[in-house]
Amino acid sequence: MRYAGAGMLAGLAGVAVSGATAAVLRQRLSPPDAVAEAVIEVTPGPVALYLIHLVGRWDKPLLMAGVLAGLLVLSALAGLSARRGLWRGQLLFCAVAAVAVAAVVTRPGGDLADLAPVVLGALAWTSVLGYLAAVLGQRSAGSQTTGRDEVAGATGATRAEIGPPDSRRSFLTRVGVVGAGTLAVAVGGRLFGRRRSRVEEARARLRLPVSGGEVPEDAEVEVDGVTPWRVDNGDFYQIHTALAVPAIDVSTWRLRIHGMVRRELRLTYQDLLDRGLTEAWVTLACVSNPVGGELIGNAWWSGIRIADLLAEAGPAAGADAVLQTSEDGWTCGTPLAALTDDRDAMLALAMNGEPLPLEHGFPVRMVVPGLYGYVSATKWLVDLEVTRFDDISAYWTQRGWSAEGPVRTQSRIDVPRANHGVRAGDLRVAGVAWAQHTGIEKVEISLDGGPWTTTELGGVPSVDTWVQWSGTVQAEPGNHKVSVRATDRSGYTQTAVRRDVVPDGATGWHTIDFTAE
Ligand SMILES: Nc1nc2c(c(=O)[nH]1)N[C@H]1C(S)=C(S)[C@@H](COP(=O)(O)O)O[C@H]1N2
Ligand SMILES: [Mo]
Repeated sequence: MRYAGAGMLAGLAGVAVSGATAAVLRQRLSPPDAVAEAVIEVTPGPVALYLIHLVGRWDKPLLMAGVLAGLLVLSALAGLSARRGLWRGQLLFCAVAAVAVAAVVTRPGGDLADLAPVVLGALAWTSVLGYLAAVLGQRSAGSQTTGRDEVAGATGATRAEIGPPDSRRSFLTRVGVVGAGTLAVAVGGRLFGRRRSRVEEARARLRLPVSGGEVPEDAEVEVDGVTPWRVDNGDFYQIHTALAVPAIDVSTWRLRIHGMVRRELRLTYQDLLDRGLTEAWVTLACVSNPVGGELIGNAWWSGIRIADLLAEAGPAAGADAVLQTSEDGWTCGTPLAALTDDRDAMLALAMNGEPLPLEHGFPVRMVVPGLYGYVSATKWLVDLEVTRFDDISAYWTQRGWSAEGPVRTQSRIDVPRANHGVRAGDLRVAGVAWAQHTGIEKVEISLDGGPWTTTELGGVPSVDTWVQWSGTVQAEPGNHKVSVRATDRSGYTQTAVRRDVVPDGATGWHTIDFTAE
């Protein structure tokens, strides 16, 4: 047991040392973070997305807890191995460190300095294990059997039988020394890791020339339980592969626009502000939003028109794509045409009147009406390369998702809630529908497979936002189903055919069950 304990303490000490090193070096990820992010990456795309959507915002805490639990088990094993020779335990720690090295060097945008936390952490592992095992070694040399302490513990043998009291005392002293040291290093690392809070403070001090956005008077259908037409920043869905949200210093941030252009641009945050802001309501949607899902939100965005910036750079003939890269290395490709036509494609600096929250891409992200986020909405943007689809592959397209991702026309029932009881009689049914950059023409509902009836639509400022709708059905007492379908302004009516989110968005009608009493 003491060997296992010594191993676990050594394991914790190494994690504290590596975490503090990463924090001091201002690295985005500590080694355990890098391992967790590598786990995300080697998990097949569709499986990862299903898991993410299954556990929601708990995905990262759960994954981190899993990585740390795994490490503790391996550390205990390293401790137990050390009983039969210190080098065995140290070798096991080195093997774990090798896995961490593999995870770290495969992170995008990394350099050699990223290995420092792993190296120092591994040194802590092996030296602390040696330090603790040294005093255990004295004792087990005096024991007759190697597994003695375990057997003694299991049979309830008295303490005196375990070993000479002085060696026990020196072991406990060393445990105290290592424990205190680990705690000090962990706390120190946290203090150094205040980068994020510094960026948060700088963000709070920013005064941008933006407005808050007026929700159109008739946008809300005024039915309790319908998602608000404007989704507050704190409620807005979040999807990203980055484990640690990048904390970017506005004063050092640069955007490079290059590739097939006449003139390469390097822009600061102030350069963007100097060009003047444009503002628009745009509904952002995730391709992995299942029918009836909640990975969609509508906000007032303020930013710089991408079309104007691209015109300054001057795209070359033959270019048809813009490859974006974020600070954390994530990539996506957007049709050049969608960024140069007259839609409000922008480099957004603000969301609902305030600087972008860190989680939503601070300081600069893309927003492109009509396209799913995975092919257009790069957060923590640092690089735009004008290129050709034939020459690139981006994060999700490498994982089996379609290279182009126009948003599919969809509708969702928010009221009544699925599987809820309601009062029989006249029943209000309401929700949202969207067909970004095409516009919603009509939303219809059907009770129990009966005829489709047209609902009333809330107002919208443009074709780039979702629309609220509401209707009434006559619900006799009993179990019912209600379905919704939307028709967009191109004349397309949603198909009933249920298709999965992979590779380019789900299709099918949202249908819910409810009971009237
Ligand atoms: N850097 C980066 N940007 C990203 C992603 C990402 O994983 N990394 N995910 C994209 C996807 S799939 C979607 S749906 C939107 C979500 O934006 P939100 O989190 O602000 O709602 O961001 C996009 N931008
Ligand atoms: Mo997405």
